[in-house]
Amino acid sequence: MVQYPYEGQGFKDWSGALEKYSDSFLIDLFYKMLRIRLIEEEIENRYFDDLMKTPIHLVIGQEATAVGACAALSTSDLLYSGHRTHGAYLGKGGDLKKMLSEMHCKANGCAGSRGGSMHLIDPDVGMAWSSAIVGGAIPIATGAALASQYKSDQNVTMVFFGDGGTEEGVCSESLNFASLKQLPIIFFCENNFYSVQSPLRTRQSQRDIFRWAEGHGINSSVVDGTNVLEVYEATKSAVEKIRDGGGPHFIEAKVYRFRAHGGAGDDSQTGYREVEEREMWERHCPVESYYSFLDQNNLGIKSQRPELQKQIEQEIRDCFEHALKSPEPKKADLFKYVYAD
Ligand SMILES: Cc1ncc(C[n+]2csc(CCOP(=O)(O)OP(=O)(O)O)c2C)c(N)n1
Repeated sequence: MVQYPYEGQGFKDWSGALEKYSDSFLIDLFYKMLRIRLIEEEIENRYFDDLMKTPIHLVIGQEATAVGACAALSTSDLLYSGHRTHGAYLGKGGDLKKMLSEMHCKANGCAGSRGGSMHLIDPDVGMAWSSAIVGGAIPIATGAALASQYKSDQNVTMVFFGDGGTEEGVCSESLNFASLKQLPIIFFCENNFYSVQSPLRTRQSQRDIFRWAEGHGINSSVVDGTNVLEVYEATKSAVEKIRDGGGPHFIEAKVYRFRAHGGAGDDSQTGYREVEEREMWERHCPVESYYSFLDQNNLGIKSQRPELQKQIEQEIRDCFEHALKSPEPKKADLFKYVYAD
């Protein structure tokens, strides 16, 4: 029997959380994950219409990290992300209309049609920046945390990146610098075990990524990234310690992407990973396993789900319609924001 790298416990032994959190908070986490899932599925459905002028990196299967981690941040905290941006942007509260306009290369997109899916920003909600360069957001976020420290603004900066991001030299340099200066930053690694089609086990020696981070003198932990409550609790605890002057934190969340590295559909059949592995992780689907947990604990989610789903589907239709009707960028604006010849 092949052993696949899933070490989570799902929602076993989590019933204590029901006393800690309000029903509305617990249901809101489900709503936010379901919303991201449905948005991603609709992007995927429409992708081959070729009206979206951008590469895409879907977060289907990775919804719990964005939602759980962002729930522990406040609006003024800053979030940075790598190329797999949709979850981070939506989790932080980014505007869906502006996101879809951006993906359709419309003038009113969140990056003014210059960025596409990998460069989603929404400064109004602290979605500060995202980058297509693997590891590229990590030093920028570290600089933002240094600025916060200088300004004493009490903000926490968080940056999402993949396991591949930890292999860039600048990641190690940033961890070292953050540790040295005790910066208010959370390095959040979504370890989905693949960098495009290269498995982690062929790229790194067999060790936990969070242990490697710890070697930089940073408080580090690992969580089951399919469990939204575990992600939330780990991030909340890190945020509290950072606001108390506790210095940087590194969180490794073990997750899995259910779709191809980029584009629509799954690419497991190309042979770089087993279909059986994907199916095993799908049985730990972050959205459905949390739904079952809420249902088993009588949160009334079964009766609420159809209405929630209907609302979200209507919102998605409206936002796509808005994007499709939005103005194209003007040729005259091509060099706007270009600061060098
Ligand atoms: C510096 C750099 N090298 C290579 C690439 C090409 N590339 C794009 S995504 C990616 C894989 C990144 O894997 P990971 O960081 O684990 O994130 P995931 O895609 O799994 O979410 C690579 C190698 C790039 N964009 N930037």
